Amino acid sequence: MADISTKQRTKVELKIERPRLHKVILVNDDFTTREFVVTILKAEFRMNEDQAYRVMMTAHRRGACVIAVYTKDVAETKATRATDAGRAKGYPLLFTTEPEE
Ligand code: TYC
Repeated sequence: MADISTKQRTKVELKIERPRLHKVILVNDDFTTREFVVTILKAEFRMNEDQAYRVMMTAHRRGACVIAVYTKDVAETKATRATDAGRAKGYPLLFTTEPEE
């Protein structure tokens, strides 16, 4: 007689997903000086003068500009530090974060 095994086998699949990246967004306002925005972008986001100026002008013209993507923790820390640096000088400069689609 054929020996039919009825043993149940459970297949375990390990699905490893990459952590979602988060965007840091620079928001325009009417009070922060252009020069200060450029200084912050260079200091906190390691941009050179030219990159920082272009990003600042994009936010100035369009209202906001995505400036970089990082893991959630890094994005939030950088956005908070950059926003706080503006606040310390009395500027309403704002950096926000949101998950990438
Ligand atoms: N709009 C500001 C000005 O004309 C400059 C500025 C640019 C401020 C970008 C914030 O995210 C910003 N002085």
